[in-house]
Amino acid sequence: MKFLDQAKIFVKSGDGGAGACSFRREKYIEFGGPDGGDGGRGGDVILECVANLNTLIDYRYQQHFKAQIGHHGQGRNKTGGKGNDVVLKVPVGTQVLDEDKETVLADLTEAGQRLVLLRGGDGGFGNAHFKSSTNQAPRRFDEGWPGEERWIWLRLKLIADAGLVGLPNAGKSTFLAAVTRARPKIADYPFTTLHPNLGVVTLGDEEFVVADIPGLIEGAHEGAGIGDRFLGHIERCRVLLHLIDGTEEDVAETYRVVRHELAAYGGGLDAKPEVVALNKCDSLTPEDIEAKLAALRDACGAPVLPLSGVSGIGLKPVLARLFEHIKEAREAEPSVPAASSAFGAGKRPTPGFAAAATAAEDDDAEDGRYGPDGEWIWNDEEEEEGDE
Ligand SMILES: Nc1nc2c(ncn2[C@@H]2O[C@H](COP(=O)(O)OP(=O)(O)OP(=O)(O)O)[C@@H](O)[C@H]2O)c(=O)[nH]1
Ligand SMILES: [Mg+2]
Repeated sequence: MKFLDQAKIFVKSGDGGAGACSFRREKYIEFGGPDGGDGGRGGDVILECVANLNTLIDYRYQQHFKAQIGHHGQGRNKTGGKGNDVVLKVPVGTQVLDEDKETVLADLTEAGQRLVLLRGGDGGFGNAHFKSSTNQAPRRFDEGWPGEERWIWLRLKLIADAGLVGLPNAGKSTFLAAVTRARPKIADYPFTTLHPNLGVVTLGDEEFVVADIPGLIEGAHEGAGIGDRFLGHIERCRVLLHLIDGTEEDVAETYRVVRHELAAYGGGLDAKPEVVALNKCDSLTPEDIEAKLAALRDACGAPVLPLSGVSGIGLKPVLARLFEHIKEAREAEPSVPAASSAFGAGKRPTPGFAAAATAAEDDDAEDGRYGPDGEWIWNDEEEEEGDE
């Protein structure tokens, strides 16, 4: 499956259906009266987080999503039906950003989470709604309330427990292939990996997910190489595994280059727990290994593990060390609250997206009410009237 981690889409919820204006009229039956039904509500735009998806590629081919409008009301007091919702399926770890690509509207981090992004407009009232003792034959009927529309960005930030970082050719993909069933492309030229790969490590009864991302080079934060475009995918990792190619001359310098790029990217990457490992130990002499481990230890100030992805030496201790950090972080982390709970369906008249979020928190924040003739009276209108 093709990998795509950003997509800009247009979403629109359905307008409400119009109310009907109708009177009962049957031969030999007196006192017919108004019987125009209300319109139905427009469909909502719903985001659903699903487990077996790890790309936004579907949104490359279709970018406009509109929910169905509500059905109109009809005579004989027939209320219109609700318009069909559109349900957009997104992978776990998808963030919904506003058109400015900065404001995070929602973050879907658990499979099964559903979020009503835009609520459909309410249906308009039919004339039966407006009958009263003083107006027994109202001809008033309302149009439906309009739905909402907006452009949004979907941005996928894969959810993995451990992230692999290092220069190109450090052996990140080889490591992923050695410890998981993932089969990423491996070759001895830089930038073999062009998009992130995930794999699941099984360690006894425990499991965790490892993400392999394209290599970083000096100046990646300014766009060199593939740049730091994919670093977002390890922002949510609990620990980073920093692989260093042991066949490099100056391993300490290599370490510093990658650390510098992580710090320049920001997003808390340089503050994450890090496990440093010297890779390709199979092609080094024992003296070389000792010397390079010592040099690296001085550079990072922490123990460094020797490793070889190709021959499988030292994989277990590295995985165990990674898992220690992951376990610690899992225990410390409270479970993520469901994003969908933050947004409740609003009330008539259709509030904007942001208003819907606040209305859900403050339920009795009514901004108006219906007058005796069924017309909507805003609270501030009433105040003005009182002042006069
Ligand atoms: N001798 C030896 N060679 C290795 C080892 N691990 C990887 N290699 C070789 O190093 C080269 C690069 O390996 P990759 O796994 O593609 O490296 P990468 O870090 O994923 O590289 P990019 O995807 O380009 O960033 C390949 O030719 C591998 O065979 C190792 O442990 N020992
Ligand atoms: Mg690779």
